[in-house]
Amino acid sequence: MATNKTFTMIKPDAVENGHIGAILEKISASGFRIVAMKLTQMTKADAQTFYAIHKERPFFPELVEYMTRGPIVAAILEKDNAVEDFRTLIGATNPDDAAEGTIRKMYATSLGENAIHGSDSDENAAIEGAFHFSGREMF
Ligand code: 3AN
Repeated sequence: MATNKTFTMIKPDAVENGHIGAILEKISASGFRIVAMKLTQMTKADAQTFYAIHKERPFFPELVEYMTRGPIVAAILEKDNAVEDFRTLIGATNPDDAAEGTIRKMYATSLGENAIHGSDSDENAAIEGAFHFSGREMF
């Protein structure tokens, strides 16, 4: 059964480009409630752990460099069907393929720098939320 929480990060490119406010506005207007949030910066070790699933991919060093080069906003969001609905709101990984009106279509600059993260399953939402908000009961 689907749970009602997901995890997001507004990534360094979107923070650098001044889009935190607009993205949070869109998230709220789409019916998500922010239940935890912080501005933080990932260390290289954090990014390597968070993206361990991609460690054999050719873009991994670039991904770690990008995700650690400046602050991010990490947040836990609540809504019915949160994981799936949030993936719809952010759009495809590659902004060129993202639907009109999605966050990545509006704010992402490239496939590598795509503005925002959204967990892809309830299981990963729990793992990722716990990674950034240790000690917090997410579910
Ligand atoms: P999503 O963020 O849509 O779940 P993932 O998990 O496949 O996509 O990729 C995680 C992150 O890795 C992406 N948000 C993007 O920054 C980077 N990435 C994914 N695929 C590529 C690629 N082919 N080239 C460069 N960076 C990529």
